Amino acid sequence: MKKISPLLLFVILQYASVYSQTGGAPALLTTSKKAMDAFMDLRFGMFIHFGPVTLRGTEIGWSRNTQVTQNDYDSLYREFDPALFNADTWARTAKDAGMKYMTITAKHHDGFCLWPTAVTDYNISNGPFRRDIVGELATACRKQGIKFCIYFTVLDWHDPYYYTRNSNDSSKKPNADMDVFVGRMKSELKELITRYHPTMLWFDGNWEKAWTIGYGRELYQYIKKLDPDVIINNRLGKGGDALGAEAAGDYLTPEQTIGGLNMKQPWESCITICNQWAWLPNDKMKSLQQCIQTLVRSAAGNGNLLFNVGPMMDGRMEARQIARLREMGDWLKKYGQSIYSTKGGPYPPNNSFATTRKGNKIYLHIFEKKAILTLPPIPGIHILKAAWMNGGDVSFTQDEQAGYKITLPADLPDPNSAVIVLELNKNAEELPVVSN
Ligand code: FHN
Repeated sequence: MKKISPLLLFVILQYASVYSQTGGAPALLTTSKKAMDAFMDLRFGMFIHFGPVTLRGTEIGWSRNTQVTQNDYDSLYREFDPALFNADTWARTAKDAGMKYMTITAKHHDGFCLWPTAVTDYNISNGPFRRDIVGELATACRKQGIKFCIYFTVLDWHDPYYYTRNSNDSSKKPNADMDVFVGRMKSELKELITRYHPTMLWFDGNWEKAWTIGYGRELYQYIKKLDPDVIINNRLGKGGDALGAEAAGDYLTPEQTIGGLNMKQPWESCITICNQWAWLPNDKMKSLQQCIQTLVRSAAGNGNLLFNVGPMMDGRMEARQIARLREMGDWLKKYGQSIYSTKGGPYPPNNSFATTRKGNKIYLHIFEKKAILTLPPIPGIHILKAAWMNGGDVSFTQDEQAGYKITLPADLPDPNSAVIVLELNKNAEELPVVSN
């Protein structure tokens, strides 16, 4: 009888152990905790919704076949020529805002591709601009030390094989074939992943019935085989609060709202600096206090903030939005240590304050003026020192029953979010969440 080589025997035993653990199916590929933790440490990213629709100043995707006729919308790419687009300027704007990653709508529901794909002619190389916007942004982000990420919709009304044709008609397109469509998606994703190496893929459009959890799981495993560390949000699956390979998503995506304190599941809120995702002329922009407190409350909830800007049709971001983002960056230059690489809690955010923590420090972000701010007691925890993050001691008393009473001045050192550093006698990151 032919002897089995030790190496072959080892390989056979390895497969046997894997298959025995998974009941015969190969183990599902998942995102490592290391990659997920590194992404969550970034805390603050730029979301960009951009495309030919900026020529009409209406909402990307959703204004197709509503404010803009479908034929007009689908021919905008022939005029789309953002001649003042400068990827380095966009990346620099994100960096100056204190943002650590950028996510661009490579393909939104209108199906137009901002990179020269071989899958469909409906892409940037077939219009007057011709340049690879996705590729130039990927390069610019790397130059600025910012993580490059890609938004990609599973809902592509323009693709002849996708089930529906627009947001107002749920009927099946005559040539629709979702299996063919998923194959085309795989080709597009392979181009995006192997050419531009995004840190994260921000999927969207998973709500229509044509998109199934089966497709989501298939794509999740396909992507993981191309790049095991790329992070995938929870909109490749069918959303909800389940995470992991079965649910085809690594983190939760509250939209236009700040997620609640959640120490178990990673989340990222996507919120607009104005109201519309894509550029809207004279749109209402959030105040600096709203912008900063949105970021603080996201971090205090143990989540990230993906903050959206909609660049104009000529490729520039609005000067007022750039200025607002720079003001956020100026705040982060002073207080960024209380945001980046911190954990949320241990107190849930409320109207008066929010907390983040790192090592033996709690960063107390104060939103409201009051003479005494009281924090509920934490058994066995004593404050060793309290000081304003930008300098100056803070008076306080502490009592195991009454908690920690912090004396505040009539005027806070920062009207948007003042920060006090509380040094503790123990590691703050190990504390359980404390109900307010
Ligand atoms: O339909 C999209 C919308 O246009 C925008 O892209 C947001 C961003 O998260 N996502 C969808 C709405 O939930």
